[in-house]
Amino acid sequence: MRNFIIDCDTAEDDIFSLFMLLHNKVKVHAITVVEGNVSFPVEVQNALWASEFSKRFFGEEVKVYPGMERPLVKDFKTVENVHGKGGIGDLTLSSNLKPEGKHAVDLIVELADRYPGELEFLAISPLTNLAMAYLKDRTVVEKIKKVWVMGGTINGHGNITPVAEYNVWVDPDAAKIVFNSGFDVTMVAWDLITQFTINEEWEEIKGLKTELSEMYVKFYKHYREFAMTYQKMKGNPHPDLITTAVALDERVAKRVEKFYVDVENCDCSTRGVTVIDYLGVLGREPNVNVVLDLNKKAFLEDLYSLLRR
Ligand SMILES: [Ca+2]
Repeated sequence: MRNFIIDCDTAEDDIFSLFMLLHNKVKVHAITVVEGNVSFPVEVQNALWASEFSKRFFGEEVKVYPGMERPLVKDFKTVENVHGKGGIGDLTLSSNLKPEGKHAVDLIVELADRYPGELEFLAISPLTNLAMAYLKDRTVVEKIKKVWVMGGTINGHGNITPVAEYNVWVDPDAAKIVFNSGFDVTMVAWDLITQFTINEEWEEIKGLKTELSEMYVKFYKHYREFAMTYQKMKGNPHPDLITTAVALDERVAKRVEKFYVDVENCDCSTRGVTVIDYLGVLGREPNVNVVLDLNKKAFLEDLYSLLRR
């Protein structure tokens, strides 16, 4: 059985990523929450709601550990305009569950100790929690088997600035630490996943009439409208869910190459850019598996399998 931590700035795509993990019967040891999409208390509430729902629907309750509420160095901004006030549109979720008292960073270090060589870290979020865990205990690099990152760009098309992707832009200092520390990182870029949006399939999904498909339509409606209106997309994107599918199903990443990738953390117009040395001009050891193409058919099979459950 595979062992995961899912690190979330909990909006719609984070929630469905958790569902996809549980649907595929991997062990999810924790939801660790980090700064990002919406206000931190809303992210924690969304994670608790997702945990409570998962207990009923998948028979698995996953504990929620609040972590870093801000980036390592510089401030950031939330993006309620993209995901809605509640992170799932303007709806709000609530739960009777309470978050764990232990800090997410301590939990990451502990779980890495408990499952050395087995633990996989799914970072569909800014990388502050993982960078802090590394700064606290450098041995997590050897103990954490895989780090799956939704973040960065491969062609320089950003979403929060002209050239930077949101997750990396929020905490480029943390991303720089994680990318340069020796973790086995696989990166799924924003300007890759935008080519694999849910377009006419939206109507098909509406027609499925299952509990999860109805929730999908409700949760993604705001994000879909934003993406189609302001981001020139044909449908709603799945940055987190595609990264999760890449982690779970080896068919989904169609082309992956390892390059040296650095992160720009200057206070400048290119802050948060993933600098990919495609030609090896820096002569540095490649450090990141960069996903360059995706198999939409395989991803759709995985998505439909979840929504039909
Ligand atoms: Ca996310």
